[in-house]
Amino acid sequence: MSNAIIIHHYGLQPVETTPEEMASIAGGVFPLSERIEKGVGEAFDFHAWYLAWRNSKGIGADVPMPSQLKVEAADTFEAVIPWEQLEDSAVQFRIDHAPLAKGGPIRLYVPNGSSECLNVKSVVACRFIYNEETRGEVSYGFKNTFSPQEMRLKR
Ligand SMILES: Nc1nc2c(c(=O)[nH]1)N[C@H]1C(S)=C(S)[C@@H](COP(=O)(O)O)O[C@H]1N2
Ligand SMILES: [Mo]
Repeated sequence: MSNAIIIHHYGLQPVETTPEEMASIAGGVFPLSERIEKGVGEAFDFHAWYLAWRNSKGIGADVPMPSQLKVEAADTFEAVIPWEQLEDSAVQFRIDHAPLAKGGPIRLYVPNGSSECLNVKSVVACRFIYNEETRGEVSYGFKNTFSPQEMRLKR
């Protein structure tokens, strides 16, 4: 299985990255148990990664912080998380120095989230949402709308 994660961000074409590349940009790796009780393996800080990543893509301080993050998983589970709830969120990307055997390529943990359901496994895409009208809104569940191209793939 691919370990790619696709990032969709305002002002950029979709960008592909990997767990290891994300960890290296984030600048620090720590035991997940520092943020999540009984958490296993190693993680990096989501916010630290995002700030360093957008800086590396030339997105300046004039571009505000998103209103929400949408994470999409390999099994079509997805969650929309308000930016404010992402404080201290961590991305699990290794266990015992090996890529995640389950729940990979990465799993997002949201300790300040309004629900544990937001701890999305098998994240394959991140979409940064800029929408003042939906600021603060949370959702999660299995995706129930598919593009015509996705319908063809599923047949
Ligand atoms: N990819 C994916 N992530 C997911 C889910 C899922 O079905 N698919 N379920 C969510 C829900 S509803 C919960 S409560 C937690 C369960 O996490 P656990 O298996 O570590 O207890 O994972 C969340 N992340
Ligand atoms: Mo859940």
